[in-house]
Amino acid sequence: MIELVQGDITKVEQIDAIVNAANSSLLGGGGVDGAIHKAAGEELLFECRLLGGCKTGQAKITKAYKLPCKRIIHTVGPVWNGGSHNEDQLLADCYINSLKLAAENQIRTIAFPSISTGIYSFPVARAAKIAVHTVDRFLKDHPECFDRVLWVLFDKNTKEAYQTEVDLIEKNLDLADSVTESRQTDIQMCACFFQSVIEQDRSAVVICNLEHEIIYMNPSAIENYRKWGGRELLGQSLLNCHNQQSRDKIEKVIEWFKTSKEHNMVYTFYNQKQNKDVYMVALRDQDRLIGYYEKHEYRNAETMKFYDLW
Ligand code: AR6
Repeated sequence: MIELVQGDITKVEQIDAIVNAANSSLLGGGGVDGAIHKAAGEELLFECRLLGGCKTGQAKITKAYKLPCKRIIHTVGPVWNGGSHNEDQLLADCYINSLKLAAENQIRTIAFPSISTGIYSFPVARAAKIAVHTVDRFLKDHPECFDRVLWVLFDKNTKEAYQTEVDLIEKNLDLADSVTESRQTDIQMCACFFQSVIEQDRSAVVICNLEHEIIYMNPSAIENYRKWGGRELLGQSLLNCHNQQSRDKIEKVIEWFKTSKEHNMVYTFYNQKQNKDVYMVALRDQDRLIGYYEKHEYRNAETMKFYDLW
């Protein structure tokens, strides 16, 4: 959505608004400000006189008169004063406040000059970094607001500085996409292995999220929980299948899982009648606890045939 072009901002067509790098009087000056006032005509100055000036980092809006766009947003960039006088933040504020004002006025396409890098002497590479990353952040935070953001840069050097920053953003995006894609493939692969492992397990395995909602039961668990509804339990609370004492235990275990990523498995119960152990195991996405599974494991000796496949 961010585009760069070398040229004169007063000549851009098919854009709702252009931004002016003005001074705090808003009464015109040199550079891009002078060019905009000249091209818009003297009516612009009449309107600007009514605005009562504008503070550094802030923005005000006017009509565009003889310019091809509909509106002009006037913002006042910081004068470069060595870099330790809040210049970076004030420059970022110019972009943020211009975009906010534009969005409030239903402007969907907007063109910026390189604010502060002319008469106000802000170093171009530093200004380009702040400008592009601030606007990119704003667009990501407000994806519905704009259709096009254009920088109209007067000279080749300035355009190259902005291009470097735009390229950086695009590279990071590509990287993020490919990481997400390969991670998803890994997860799908793991999921199908894990599913086959868990489904053949003759121990009952029940997976719950942190609200205790049952999100998976293997075939043994469906059998095991038949008297409580079997498969019907999916989507319901595991706590409904337990008495108050075990409910308290389950809650306690979850609290213990939460206190450390090393806390991952607890032996909770031995059922003498059925000769089985019950465990709770933490489920984590990286380190973040996302749920748990409850496993009932019989102590009975294997009943399968022993190595009878050949
Ligand atoms: N189109 C696009 N960019 C332009 C144009 C144009 N027609 N003309 C100049 N530029 P500057 P500032 C570029 O000095 O540093 C005024 O007097 C220019 O090459 O216009 O924020 C105001 O009244 C540079 O890359 O703005 C303030 O007093 C960029 O626009 C003061 O200058 C900004 O240069 C503001 O200084």
